[in-house]
Amino acid sequence: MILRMYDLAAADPLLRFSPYCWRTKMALTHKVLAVETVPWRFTEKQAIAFSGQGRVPVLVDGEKVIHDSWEIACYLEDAYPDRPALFGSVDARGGALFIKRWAEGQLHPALVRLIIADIVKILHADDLGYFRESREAALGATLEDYSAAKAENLKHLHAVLTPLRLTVKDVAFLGGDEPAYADYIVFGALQWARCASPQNLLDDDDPVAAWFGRLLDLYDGLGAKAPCAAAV
Ligand SMILES: N[C@@H](CCC(=O)N[C@@H](CS)C(=O)NCC(=O)O)C(=O)O
Repeated sequence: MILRMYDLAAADPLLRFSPYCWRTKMALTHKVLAVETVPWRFTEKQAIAFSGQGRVPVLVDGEKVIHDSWEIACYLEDAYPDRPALFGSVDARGGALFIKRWAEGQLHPALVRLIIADIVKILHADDLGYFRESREAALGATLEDYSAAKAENLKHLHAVLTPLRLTVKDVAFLGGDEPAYADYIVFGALQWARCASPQNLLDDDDPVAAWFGRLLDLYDGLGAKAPCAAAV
């Protein structure tokens, strides 16, 4: 049976840019599960109301409806134990959870500072007002002011990436020789930036860029082939 996933889309329905949806699409592909993605925009709350909340990803697997990317990853691992393991082992979920906390607590905020003003440029007209108002209220500044200190923000991002850099210069993936869900969590964040913003945030000689390239190429270039924001 084909699973269905609601996936955050820009004005261009093929441009998908949510970090949480990207990590989930990589997880589904890792588990060799066929998924139909449904483009969803911020203001289309009604379309996912059946999930009891207003955020994506939402996964529908037959009668089951699961939301929250971590819940989805754990569901996939438990419901499809005969498929390739996402975490490596049950014990490894703790390590992946640590990476999730680091990514959402440190990496996402560093990326927001760099790309938030670019995100507005790719949104559908229906989402513009909602996005700007909700984010400016949460950040306490206009999106442009919040992201004004570009050089400083980039330096901060590179500092945040230090533990990843020191790790992936010695190992192919956080999962070891093979990628695991921890890789997909961090990949999702960098792919969010890559799809939503034309800025090049990583130096070519950064081991993080090489690791990201390895992930972009996985699964017949699932990440590499994804439509991205064009420079304007
Ligand atoms: N904890 C959730 C977070 C999901 C989330 O925040 N998704 C964003 C898209 S990146 C969303 O749907 N936002 C809706 C909104 O801001 O109204 C997860 O891990 O799935």
